[in-house]
Parts: sequence; C-alpha cells; structure tokens
Amino acid sequence: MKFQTLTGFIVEKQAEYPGASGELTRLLNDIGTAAKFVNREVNRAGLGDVMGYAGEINVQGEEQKKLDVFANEQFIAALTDGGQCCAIGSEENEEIIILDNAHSKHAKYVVAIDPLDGSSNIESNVSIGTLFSVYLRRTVRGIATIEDFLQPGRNLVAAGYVLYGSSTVLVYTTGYGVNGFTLEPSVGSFILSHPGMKYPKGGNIYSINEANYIYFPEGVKQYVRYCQEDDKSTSRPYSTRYIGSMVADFHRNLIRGGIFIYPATTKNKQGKLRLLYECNPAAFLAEQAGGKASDGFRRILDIQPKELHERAPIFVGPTNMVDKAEEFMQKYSPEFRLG
Ligand code: AHM
Ligand code: MG
Repeated sequence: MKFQTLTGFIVEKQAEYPGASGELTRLLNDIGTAAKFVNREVNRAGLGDVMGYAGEINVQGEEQKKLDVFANEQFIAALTDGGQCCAIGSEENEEIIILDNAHSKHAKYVVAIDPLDGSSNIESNVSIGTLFSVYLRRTVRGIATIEDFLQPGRNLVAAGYVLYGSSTVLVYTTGYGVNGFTLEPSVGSFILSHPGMKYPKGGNIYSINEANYIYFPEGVKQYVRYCQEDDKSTSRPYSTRYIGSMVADFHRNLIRGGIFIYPATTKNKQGKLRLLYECNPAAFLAEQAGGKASDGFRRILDIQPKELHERAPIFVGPTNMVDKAEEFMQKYSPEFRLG
C-alpha cells in the first residue's frame, strides 16, 4: 500500500519552491511532533491525575485545565528545540514568549497558537483541538517583538489545526491548498488522508451557539431564521450542529459543507474567539478550501490586529453561505461594523 507521511509530504512540497530553505518544513514538523505528545495525553485524559484544574487562571480569566498547561508546554518545547521560531504568542500566556537561545534568536518565524482549544469539553470526551498561525517576523534580526505578531492574516505563511477526535487529524495550509493527515496510532505517523480539501457544494449545516440568541445582532437572528426556512431549492431548512469546540465544528463543516459562526453580541461586540490564533487560521484554511471568512463586514484576513489576544466575530464556511450571512449583517446590523 502506498501512503504519504506528513514529513514526506511537507518536504516534497517545499522542494517544489525554488529558494525554499527547509525552515518552514522543520517548523511544521515540530508542531506535528508536539501534537503527538498532546494526543497521547488527551487519549489518557480520563485516567487520573491529568484531569482537573491546574489551579491557575489564564489571561482570559478562565481556569486552566492541566491538559491546557501540558499542551502549551509541549508546543513551546518543540518550537524551542526546533530553532525555526523566534517567539510564540499563546492563548495561555499574557505576553509573547521570546525564544532567545542561540539558535532560535535569529529564526525568521513567529507562531501564534491556541495549544488546546475547547478544553471545557475534555471531561466529557468531546473532541478538542490545537490551532496555529505562522508568520514571517517583521523585525529582521535580534529579539522578536510584539510587532512581529501584529500582522493581518493575509501575511500568514502557514496555518492549521490538529483535531483530537475519533481519530487525530492534522490539517494545514501554506497557501497552496489544504491537506489533512490522520494519525496512524500504531506507527505514530500522520498519513495523508484528505488531500486537496475543498468545501463541498450545497452545504446545509449551520453551527452557532443559539443559546445566545437574545444577544445576537438582528442580522444574525435574521440569518438563523433564514437557515430554518423551508426552501427545497437551497436545501433549507439546514441542519444545526454545534459541538462547542471550534476545531471540531470547523473540521466537520469543511468536510460536510457548513458555516460556523461566533458572532458579536450585544454583550460582546468583539465576539469571543481570538483573532490571531483562532479566527485567522480558520480563515486562511477556509479561503484555501474555496470558502470565505468574515467578521460580518470585513475579510477576517484583512483585519489589522492591535493586540495579541484581540477577539473578532467570525462567519466562516462556504462562500455562498458566508455571503448570505454578510448580507443580513449589512442590512440589519450596520451598527456592529467594527472597522
Ligand atoms: P476556549 O479557547 O476557552 O477553549 O474557548 C473557545 C471555544 C471554541 O472552541 C468554541 O467554538 C467556543 O469556545 C464555544 O463557545 P460557547 O461555549 O460560548 O459556545
Ligand atoms: Mg481557544
């Protein structure tokens, strides 16, 4: 049987680009290695002392679970060892982490990461994930700064996620399409299983936490009603699917065809999800899979971030579905435009 590993695939792809130095290849490989360690712990999560709170509060004011801490440490360790990354911006750390050992200090990439997203789902064995963004640093040499992270998503050189689900899948893009790899647990390798991922036509899933309905902008309320109307020609009513783990919701919608929405609300005008390491990777992947990502008014990848942990509303999925949601936002909720 012929199969292709993640490492082999990345090396092969990089070799196709003249001038490619192999640094991004090594960096993506390091992320894949850390993901295997996280996967091992996620799979053992019910077994004892991995469960529960680590007793720390993260920068978003949420209690950290032990696995969040573990995952954060794994990705930091792998990226530090790898030497291709000079700084990390993590959901778990208020400030950027400077990797200033001899080999990392002058590395050309910075990584923004949510090491373990959806971690409130761990205790109930529901899928969770890692999301990551890779930027070329802006400063040329020396110690990285926050400016290296405050770049719009259109500057991304790579982004992806790892889904720790019924199987473990790593999906990434470097701007040349989207490819997915499934972890073969007995040999410990990610194997190419989803080459050239594209949103299927005729998607009919919408994913949103409808419990927040009363706080939704009128445009979102109208869009949700639109999803629920009866119209055979557009496969409506759609189905609603909401796991509450962004990676799992996004991955299912990419495969089955659906829109994922975490909107602004009257309580949180910026929405909930973080621009740099949640919205941007999803947006880059969506565009590369033939879809679209918007905050209701603007392309997510064009938003100029002002701070590391900034939030943004997001509508992401097949282009026709996101276009329709934008239409409702612009018609009924222009006061929610952020920039
Ligand atoms: P987290 O970073 O604290 O894990 O929160 C992010 C998660 C996403 O995975 C998910 O899409 C969203 O929060 C769900 O939020 P809600 O429970 O408000 O629907
Ligand atoms: Mg998160």
